[in-house]
Amino acid sequence: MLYSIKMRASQKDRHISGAERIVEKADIDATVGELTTRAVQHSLGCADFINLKIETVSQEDIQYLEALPVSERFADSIEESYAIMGTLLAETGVKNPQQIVKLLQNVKPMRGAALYDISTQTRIEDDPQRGIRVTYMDAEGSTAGTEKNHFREALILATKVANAPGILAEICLSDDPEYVTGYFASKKHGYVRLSPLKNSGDTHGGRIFIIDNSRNIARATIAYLENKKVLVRNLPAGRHATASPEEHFRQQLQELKAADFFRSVRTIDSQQSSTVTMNGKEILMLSSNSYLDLAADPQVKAAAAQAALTWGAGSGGSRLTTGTMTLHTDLERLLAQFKRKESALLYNTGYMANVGSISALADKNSVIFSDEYNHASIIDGCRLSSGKTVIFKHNDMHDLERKIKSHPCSCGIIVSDAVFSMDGDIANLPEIVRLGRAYNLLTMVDEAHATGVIGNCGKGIAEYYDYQYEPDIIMGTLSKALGAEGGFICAGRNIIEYLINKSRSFIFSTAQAPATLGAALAALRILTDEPQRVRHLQENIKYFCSCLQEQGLQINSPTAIIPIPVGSEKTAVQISQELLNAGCLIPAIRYPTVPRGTARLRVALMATHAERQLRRAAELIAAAVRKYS
Ligand code: WAQ
Ligand code: MG
Repeated sequence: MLYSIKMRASQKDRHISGAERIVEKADIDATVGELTTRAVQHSLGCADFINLKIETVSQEDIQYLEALPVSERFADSIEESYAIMGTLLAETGVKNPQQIVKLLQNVKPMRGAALYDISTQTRIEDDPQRGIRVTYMDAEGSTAGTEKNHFREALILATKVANAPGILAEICLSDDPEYVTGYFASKKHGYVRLSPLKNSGDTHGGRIFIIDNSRNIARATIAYLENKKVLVRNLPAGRHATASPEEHFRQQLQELKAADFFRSVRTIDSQQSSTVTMNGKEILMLSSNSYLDLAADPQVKAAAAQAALTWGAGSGGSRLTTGTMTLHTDLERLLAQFKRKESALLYNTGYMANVGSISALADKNSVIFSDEYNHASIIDGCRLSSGKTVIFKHNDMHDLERKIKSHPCSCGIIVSDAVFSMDGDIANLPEIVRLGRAYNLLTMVDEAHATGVIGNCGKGIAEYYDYQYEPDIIMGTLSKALGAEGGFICAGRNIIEYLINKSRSFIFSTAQAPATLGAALAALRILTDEPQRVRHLQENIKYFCSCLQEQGLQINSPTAIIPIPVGSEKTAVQISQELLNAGCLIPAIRYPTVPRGTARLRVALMATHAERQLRRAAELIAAAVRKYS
């Protein structure tokens, strides 16, 4: 005896999830568990009503079917996918493939499928509001898991449909807005995956079963689809079973492209400075983090070369084994002084500094209070720690305090970007420090985009607030205003010693190379000795914002990061490309770096940009924004 188990879940009367299985008695518990979990963890929300129906199914009533063979026809565009669908339909003997494709594109939302008869060229299902619901089907002996696996469920259904009397073919488009892959299935062609069939975000979906009803068999077909118990054998293994494991990634890329989230690297064929060359063409660089242009500074470059000649190309070991050179300890001493802390610790990148320090400092008793717009490296540090992360609204100190009160803890950290990397605004350090003191929490700021940029002498957020409020821990990078590479943490001696002992990205990395350290040391000396460079940058920021305002864009920023809001991912990419054609490099910033639908152009200024360059750029940006809005 087998058991059919059906689950339907809804939330406030809205259907959110349905699934069915046919399992052995021993698997009833596990299956009910899986289906229930699926209903309460659904991406549309937790179900508030779950209907489970369990019926016996006798072994003799079951028909076993071989899974349709699976193939893939992934195209470059939606039009191309539908053209392939049309060709496949024509190959099954359909006379009017275009009309049927249109029907799928326009079919009203239904729980079931439309039944299209080619002999009369009409839909013949009894209830066109509901359609034909195929049910009583599963794969033999495999578990489905707690998440919807579109491919698995679709292949089971398509196999049953293709074997129903009189059915010539089936076409399907998911109604899941994020699922842009659909299929064509027939006995002759097997199950042919088609992608992309729609843009991400599109909730339209449907199924059409194509039948030749010239001999009036539709009754039997519908009875088969609705009542016959079917178990499908030899379903391809794996969650995204495809022709080869790599195909899975090709499909994922396809989906990124369809949603305008695809990214690729862009190559510059010169040093990083206020102008660069790309494909042999001179381009105005308006998005570099080398805010003081120190990556291209002659003294910094010479120091890097000299350090390599004196100290060698690599460090040869991790910091705790053989990799620490005088260069490392000199730089740590200077960084600590620069940030007015007892000690400092170098990491190979800013990312590693955040990940390695936060994950080490927060243990299972800790609560990390993290701004919702914090950089990915902070988020990853929180994820990697065994502490609890509580996210507060961006720079909202009331929300932070409310959350601190509702999460009492023996040991907690408030962590925030000092300058937010995608918005260019500055954290409310006075309140963060006050709350840290009041509730006995550590405070930490990430000064990646603050060092060399804000404060009279570019010393960062503490200087910006006149040293009235100093956080316990300052994270910074050597790779932005300082023009080299690497990250660091400045803090009290005990915290730094603790990190030396516990911070895994510090412990298990080869120490930074001499050239990097030589460059950073020289850059830090320049920043200390020549604060006028910072002033140039700050003047450029004011000037550029005033140019944008003259052009009618109400944009202002207290930092070198100046976001120009666009909204749509596609438009942001188009504007960015148009500006590049005009000789300005300003990338489009999109999800997942920023929330969906808040795509933007992110301008970053340098101290060495000339006023005429900034004026011209502001004109080009305003023109491009006008053109697309
Ligand atoms: N019987 C008949 N029609 C159904 C059924 C059913 N049991 N379930 C859904 N439909 C119809 C209904 O009109 C839906 O709006 C439409 O199909 C789409 O359903 O290889 O997820 O469940 O990766 O959104 C294809 C997988 C996934 C492609 C299809 O369909 C692949 C999918 P959804
Ligand atoms: Mg769906």
